[in-house]
Amino acid sequence: MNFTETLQNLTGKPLADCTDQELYLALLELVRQKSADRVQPVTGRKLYYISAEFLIGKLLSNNLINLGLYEEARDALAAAGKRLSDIEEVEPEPSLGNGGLGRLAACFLDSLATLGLPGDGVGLRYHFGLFHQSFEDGVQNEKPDPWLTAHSWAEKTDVTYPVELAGKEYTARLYKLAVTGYEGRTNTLNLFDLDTIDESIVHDGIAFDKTAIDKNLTLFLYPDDSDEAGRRLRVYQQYLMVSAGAQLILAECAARGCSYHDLADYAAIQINDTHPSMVIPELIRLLGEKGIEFEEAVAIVTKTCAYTNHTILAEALEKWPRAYLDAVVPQLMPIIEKLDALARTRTKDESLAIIDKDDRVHMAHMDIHFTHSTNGVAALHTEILKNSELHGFYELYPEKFNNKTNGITFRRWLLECDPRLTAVLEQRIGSGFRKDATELEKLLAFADDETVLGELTAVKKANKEALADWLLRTQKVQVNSSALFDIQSKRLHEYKRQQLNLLYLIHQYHEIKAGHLPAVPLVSIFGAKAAPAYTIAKDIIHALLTLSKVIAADPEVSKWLQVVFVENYNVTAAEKLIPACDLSEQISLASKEASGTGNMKFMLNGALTLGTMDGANVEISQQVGDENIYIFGQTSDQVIHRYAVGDYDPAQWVEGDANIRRAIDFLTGPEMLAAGHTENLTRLHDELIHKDWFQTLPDFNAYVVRKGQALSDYACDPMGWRRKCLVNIAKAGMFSSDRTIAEYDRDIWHLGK
Ligand code: 7GP
Repeated sequence: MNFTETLQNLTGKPLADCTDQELYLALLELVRQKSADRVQPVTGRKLYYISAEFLIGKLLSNNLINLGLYEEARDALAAAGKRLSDIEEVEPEPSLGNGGLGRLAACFLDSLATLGLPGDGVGLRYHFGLFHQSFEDGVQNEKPDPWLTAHSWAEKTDVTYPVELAGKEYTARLYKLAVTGYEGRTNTLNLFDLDTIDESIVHDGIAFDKTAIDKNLTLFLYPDDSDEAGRRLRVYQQYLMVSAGAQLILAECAARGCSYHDLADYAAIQINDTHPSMVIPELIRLLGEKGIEFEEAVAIVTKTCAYTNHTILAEALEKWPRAYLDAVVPQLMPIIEKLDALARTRTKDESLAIIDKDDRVHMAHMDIHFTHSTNGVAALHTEILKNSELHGFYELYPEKFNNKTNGITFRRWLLECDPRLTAVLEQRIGSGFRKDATELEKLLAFADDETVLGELTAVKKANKEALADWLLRTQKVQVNSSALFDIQSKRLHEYKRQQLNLLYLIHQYHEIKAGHLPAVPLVSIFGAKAAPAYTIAKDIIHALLTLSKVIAADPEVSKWLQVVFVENYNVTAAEKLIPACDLSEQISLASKEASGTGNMKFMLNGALTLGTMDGANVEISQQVGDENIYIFGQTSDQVIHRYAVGDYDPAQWVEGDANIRRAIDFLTGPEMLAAGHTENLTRLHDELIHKDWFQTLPDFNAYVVRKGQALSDYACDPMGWRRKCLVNIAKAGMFSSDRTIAEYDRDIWHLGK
């Protein structure tokens, strides 16, 4: 049977007569059958990657590529007058993550399956995931983002586990989602849910009754935690995930002959940030029920589990008030107390305790004491953990600390999202890079080949035109595709400093008005969601949207400058933006961005980075060399020192610098106030002058100069620019998540052994 016939058997009629929806369902079923053929038996250690987020994105094309069916599907559909890209649009995106941490988990699952390693995910089946963002009157609006349909990738199973929350028993049901590897095996993403969830309780955007646990528990990823009920709900969610997950792990291992005493020979558990930390006491509790004494259970769990830290922002290192845990998981508290007591026998340092004197439970501390590995996600980040944030722990357990620089899957972030670039690469260096990313270095041989550089320019131009079409269709904005496309897309957070970019754009506005024209017209594109309760982040969005209006209404400036804020940035939008980018904005305050992974995606797709020496930018710059990246700003040492001294006063920077003052004052000047809201703009203005916690102002001038340099290189030396892009693509190999996963396996997991 050829592909068309196979597909036709599933649709029951000629492909030409099918709707896109019918074709989508048939392809989904086909993928299901083919991926089931690649399930392999597990021997030795198997990984369980527990994570509150798996930002998997749409799955159809990714699965077709990984199963080697993409070209056949595309051609069979084309022969019937259908377009695979139209069918992709039918698929709702599962937004089961917030940003980098969740997307990393998804890339890791892809690489595990591709490398043929036994490794499953464990998480929650949120009904809406992260909210859907729209802009109304220049303000972010949040709505639910449904993705579950009658036929979706996550299949319901008969497997259930009892989970006790606040003394009441609930039933967690397992859903399984097939994870296909590229020419690899099929693993599973295990997602838990309750049968009793009631989507109809959501009202007025994303509000809902936070007390009705049986109805609301898995409605949203990160329910609003600005009030206590919301924070408690997170504890409920986390325990549902780890209790059901731990029961699944023990059941699977037992089925493979594990005696529980030898759990570490059957399972490796990775705790993805602190959200799954309660798996430690939960496993100890469950092992206790199987008759294993506390001391032995602690040893088993320590040997089985490992922890990854994704941030040094203190507010993200979870510390639950003991009262929450007493209320929600009373069965764990005696165990956590014993763990606290045990930790105190190892160190007298009160700051390393699990339960502090204010009765807060430090989840990261429990992780570090009672797992065998703690890793950071980029070289600089790991050094900061060792030398400052977690220094006391590093002194206590130097052997536990290690670095695993993040990576991205090239299947989604090159093959799928940039077929034009993939085709040029294959023609020049063959297709080995699909499985061995270091082969991209072969491209360096063409660094001075004007034909190849011309091909890369043509790819970028076509991708920019495709993005322009998409922006017109979905965002109703027209952009000039011969301008330089400058993109900052990531979560909205002050440490990521979208506000620095905002101040630059205001500066450019004034410069253009004064007749100082830039080297090239600039289209500055943003994509970002702000956490619903994060006021200043929302004010930054508002300021950018307002500035966009002010510039668009100004015929003098709009010839040179345009600001576009893409609504509802998600994986699907990222796949459109990244291949079309010329300049990638990675401008976090040095020391604050643990790694970044967008920086890697942009580089791989031939954009140049404008960035600070932060996170993986440091390693990117080492790979490509100073001449192929635009670095600016304070170093992490300078920043850490400035915080330590504690004398940073933004008002002084405003006083001492006319450009900074002009840019900040514009926020509350007549043009902006006429187009935007006084409250939001004033609050942001005051925040920058009086607080500026993430030190935007000290980096302002360096940023303006460096960005000006990038614009002029782009305009004045197109071949030189393209050569830099080529070097970036060629040197991206080290940022494949296949490399990252191979390192986790070598140093921490030892899978299949
Ligand atoms: C993110 C980091 O901010 C980012 O730098 C890193 O690339 C990514 O993890 C993957 O390691 N962290 C989070 O998303 C996060 O901290 C809340 O979420 C805990």
